[in-house]
Amino acid sequence: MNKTPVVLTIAGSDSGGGAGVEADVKTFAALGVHGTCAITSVTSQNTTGVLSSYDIPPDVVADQIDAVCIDMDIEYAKTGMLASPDIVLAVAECIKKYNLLPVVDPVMAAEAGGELLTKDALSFISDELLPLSKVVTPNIYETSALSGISIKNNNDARNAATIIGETGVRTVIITGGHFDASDLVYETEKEKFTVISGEFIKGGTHGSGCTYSAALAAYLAQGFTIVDAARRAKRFVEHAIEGSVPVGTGVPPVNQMSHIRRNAACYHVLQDMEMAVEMIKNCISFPYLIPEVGSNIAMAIPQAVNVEDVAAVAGRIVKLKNTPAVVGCVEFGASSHVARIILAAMQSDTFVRAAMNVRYSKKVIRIIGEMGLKVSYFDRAEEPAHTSTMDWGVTHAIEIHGSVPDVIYDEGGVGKEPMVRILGKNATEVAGIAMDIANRFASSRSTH
Ligand code: PXL
Repeated sequence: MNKTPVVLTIAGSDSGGGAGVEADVKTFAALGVHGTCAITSVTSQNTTGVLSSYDIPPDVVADQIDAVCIDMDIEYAKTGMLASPDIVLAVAECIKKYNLLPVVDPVMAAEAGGELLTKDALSFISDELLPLSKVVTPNIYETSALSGISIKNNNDARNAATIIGETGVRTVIITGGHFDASDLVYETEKEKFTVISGEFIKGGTHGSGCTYSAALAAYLAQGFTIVDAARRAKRFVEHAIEGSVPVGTGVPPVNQMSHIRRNAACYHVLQDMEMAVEMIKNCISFPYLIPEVGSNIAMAIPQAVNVEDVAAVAGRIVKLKNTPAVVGCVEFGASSHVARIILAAMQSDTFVRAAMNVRYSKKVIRIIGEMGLKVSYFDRAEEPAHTSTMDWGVTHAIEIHGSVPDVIYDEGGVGKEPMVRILGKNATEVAGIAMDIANRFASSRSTH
């Protein structure tokens, strides 16, 4: 059996839950390693900055490291806020004692504002800690402070990495997000540079530096090579920034859980969609509701913002010898049409995450009325220029109804088939309504 790696963070606590030990432990949990911690300082902090800071006595920092290292098998550690030379020295001693491989995040200031270490602590990190370290992960300000070079371009970054490499640290990773979104990896023994490209991500960055170095330590502990670990850690932080949570009035903290939560949400959507598709396939009256252009059903994840966040049937639902045929698999990003309906509806009500388009006829509208469903409509003739019909039509129908109705229809236009759209909180609910309409349609045919 593969053992779960145990990783240690030696860092400050952020009472705001955004950075420091709190960010590190969340990162470890999200990446499937067991996180342990030695707290170096207690910062009284929120999203607007550091209000005050209390340094833990160096022997108590060492005691925490001793406690976990005598009990658990720990290879990789990361260091964050090391406020004073004495704390740096105590940590360096422990690293030697337990042969730890540290990822050093040479933290100088909080993202939200506030110095986190004394001036001489940084030179102690450089002189005492880096010679023992596996990796150092400075941003460009920390790179300038460690190398004495002001970083304006990639060439400066390369020169600075070589200078920092002279401390004896095995790898220097200059993290991006300042003049350039890419990270620069310098492996000192091989004298090799690797650029890891990235994009500027919209979102809050409080805790991004801590999260990056913690993710790097977690991936190294899982056996990835330094460059692979750096690539993965970068992607992890990008997701965490993208999912950052707007709590407080300052810089939003990154969200280490966002990627796993997204994947879990995708799984639930696919499960519900598969069930809805089965319901439709087995509904013999359903062909009455299939429009000329075909039908589709779609469902979005809770935080959906674009078509890629919405699952639908890749090739639509069509009529084949009077039975419903589902063409293709359920996939994310498979329908832009029904996806847009949902995305527009979610702007008004985030609980409305599924939709299906079915054939329009006066009779279908009458049945929907008899079922007591809430109905609204739009008229393509009223559509302003330069809009997307689905965005405008759905938004307009919601506006005139006052909330998201169960059904939105339009009577078509030049070259445009009229259409009914059923909305609901999930795909099975929508499929259930569609089946009810189809069955009523069929039985009214047989009785008339
Ligand atoms: O991200 C740097 C950092 C490290 N450690 C603590 C922090 C911060 C940033 O806010 O609060 C405790």
